Amino acid sequence: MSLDTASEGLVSSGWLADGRPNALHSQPQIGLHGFLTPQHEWGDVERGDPLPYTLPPEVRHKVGLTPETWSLEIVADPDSDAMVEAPLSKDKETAITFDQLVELGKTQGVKYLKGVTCNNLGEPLGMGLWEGVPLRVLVWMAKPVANIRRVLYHGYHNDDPRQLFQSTLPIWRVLEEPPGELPILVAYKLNGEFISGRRGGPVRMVVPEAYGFKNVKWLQRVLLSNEPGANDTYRLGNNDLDSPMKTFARFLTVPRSVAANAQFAIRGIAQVGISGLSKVQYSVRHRGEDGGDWHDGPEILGPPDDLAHWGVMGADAWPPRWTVVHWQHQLDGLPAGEYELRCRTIDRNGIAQPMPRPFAKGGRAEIQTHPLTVQ
Ligand SMILES: Nc1nc2c(c(=O)[nH]1)N[C@H]1C(S)=C(S)[C@@H](COP(=O)(O)O)O[C@H]1N2
Ligand SMILES: [Mo]
Repeated sequence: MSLDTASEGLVSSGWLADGRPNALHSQPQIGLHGFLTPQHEWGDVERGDPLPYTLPPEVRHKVGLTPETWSLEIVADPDSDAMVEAPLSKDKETAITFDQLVELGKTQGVKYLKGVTCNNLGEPLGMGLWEGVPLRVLVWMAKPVANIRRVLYHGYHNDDPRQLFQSTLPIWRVLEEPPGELPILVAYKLNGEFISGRRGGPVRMVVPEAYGFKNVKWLQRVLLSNEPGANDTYRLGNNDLDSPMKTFARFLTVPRSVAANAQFAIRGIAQVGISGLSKVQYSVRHRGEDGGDWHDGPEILGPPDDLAHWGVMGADAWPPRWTVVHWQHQLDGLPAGEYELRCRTIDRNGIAQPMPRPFAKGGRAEIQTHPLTVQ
């Protein structure tokens, strides 16, 4: 894909091209087999011509996209006056190898739950258990000295500067987090398996609170820079670079048509954003009607029975922030007619989310409406 479409967050996979707001059948099946989305069932948002994971095996081997040949550089940004005493570089043969990363993971490794959502799409792409080494551990190994305000990072991009997909973070966010927050992760496992090429492996950046674009796939280089501003590739296309993930609810399986006065079930997902999730609400109104009352009732599913044994950070209160969880509810029968179902969340501050808000580039957050015919 060209950089222009790339910067608008457009994508190559089939279901995403379908822009219909209620295209329930075309959504990725988040957590179809449980709470986590199997790697091959995720939605893709990707760019690269060719896509890195489609290169022939011998090319992937050569360009460092296999565990045997992958390595990560952490160096001073050549376009700034940043000073780094012990750069981890391919030239000096000090870049971190895959084996070294996994070895570091044995003592300094971290696991946590995080869903990935593109700020330009209504549906989450997948919900994962990520495992890796906090980026700060690697940054300290490079001995940063002076003039560093930002961390820039990018993945393999066919050695073509026009295909560069770079994201950035302020240095403080890499070096520490408020209590209860999760570290930036250089991740090599997803759902207990090594990360597939399609999902961004061998190694991918994971930024817990951020929308998809900060979670760079095919990670190969980290630049320590004196750049003060967010010069992410995603600044193009009008994207809001700073908005954290928001709390919202979506339908997953809801009937389009039911018999009069017969009970039926509605099921959905909720993304747990910055303000947390306390409950999901639904509303039923006649089609074309404005307003409509919101009702409590939907049950938020989870946690998985054996979660305590997963060894994850930050999952003490359920549901944890930055995850995607399932909910369900049984509705009493309705008289015959044409209806509209809606769902929303109430956050931990007691505020309805999405508000709704009109600022779509900071993450899609409209209230979903689903048509229902009662016969
Ligand atoms: N190297 C690279 N990383 C990338 C992208 C990309 O095009 N190239 N797309 C980003 C965007 S915009 C999103 S939304 C997420 C999507 O992650 P997924 O394809 O694993 O669902 O990957 C991010 N990481
Ligand atoms: Mo995205």
